[in-house]
Amino acid sequence: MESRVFELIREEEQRQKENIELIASENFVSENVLKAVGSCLTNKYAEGYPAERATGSKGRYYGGCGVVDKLEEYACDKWREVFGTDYHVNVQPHSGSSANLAAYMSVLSVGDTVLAMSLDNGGHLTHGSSVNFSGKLFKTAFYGVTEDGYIDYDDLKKKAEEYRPKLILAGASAYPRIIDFEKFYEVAKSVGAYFMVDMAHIAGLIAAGVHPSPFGLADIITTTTHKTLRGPRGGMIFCKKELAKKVDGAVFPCCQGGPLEHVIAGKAVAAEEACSPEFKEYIKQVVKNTAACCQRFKELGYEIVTGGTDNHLFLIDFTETHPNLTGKAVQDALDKEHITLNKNCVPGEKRKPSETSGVRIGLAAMTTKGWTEKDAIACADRINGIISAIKC
Ligand code: DSN
Repeated sequence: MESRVFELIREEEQRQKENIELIASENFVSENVLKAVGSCLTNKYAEGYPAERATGSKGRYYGGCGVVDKLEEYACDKWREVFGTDYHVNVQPHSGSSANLAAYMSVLSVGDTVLAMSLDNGGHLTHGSSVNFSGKLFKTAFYGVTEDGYIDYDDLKKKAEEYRPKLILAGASAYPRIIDFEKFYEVAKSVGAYFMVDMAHIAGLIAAGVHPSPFGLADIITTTTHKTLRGPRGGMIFCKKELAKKVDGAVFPCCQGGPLEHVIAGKAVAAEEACSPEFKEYIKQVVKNTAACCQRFKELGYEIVTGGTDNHLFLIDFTETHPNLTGKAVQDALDKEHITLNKNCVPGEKRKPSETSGVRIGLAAMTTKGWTEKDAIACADRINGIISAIKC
């Protein structure tokens, strides 16, 4: 008898094939990434680091790690190549949240202050939310966005001077515009704070050179590997070389046990792919498709946060144009039509996070499936038809 699990995997495979996937943090990995993640490397325990690591690593805590040592070093080298950097890199974090936890633990003590973007303005749970470890372990202060939805750099400076944080964090999970890392760097240095960037959403754009890079400015950079980088689910931390030992120690033994070598293999495959000219073309197409879809919604009369997008996502705000419509109602109606996106808070949000007044739309996944601008425009028209039929 076949395992129930494989029936369900086939069911999910079908869903992914048939649905239009607009969740800005999702993507479709290559067959080679899938093969690496489903490989025999899952059988290997490898707590520790390859012995030659420049950070004084004492090696692994288990025997038989010769192959995974080579694999992990290779993954690190390839990711440095992707971003054209000589930063130290740790490819062991199991997720973006684990990467952020380890990044904080590397340079902060419990009770230190972090200044980050608030969740309802586009930040992330792990950037200091009171319901997350980040808000429970650290004091947090938040900067926001201006009325037009752009990061409020004056507010950032004011809050930095008021709270004197030990770490200032740039990065977001729902921000459609270029982030000015130079401005963040200047503010962080002016108050003697560490400068950290969580580039999870825009890492693919940075790799392809279509978003300014934080390398050379930030002390620590975290990312996931599964969004615009199109790798397996997981995280990574880059840091200036002088912080390498602290970051490695914060990942293991402080925050994690054995690394997932099969996922590290998938990350290495994704790095090989991200080094290719095809990946750069892919990311350029993501940005074009997102702009085309966003523009069509504007033409159809929708209000777009900041009036547009520079990256792989945009936010529709229903507050003024459709006051009775919630993000949840739109998400549910689209789900029934096999279009997947997520409800999202908008700046100045009045509704609960479980309802919201907006939705977030991302084009990275459908661009992997081969979409061009005309598909993105047709999709906006189809969504508009579905929204128009919602009774509220
Ligand atoms: N859940 C991710 C997102 O959708 O942006 C962030 O962790």
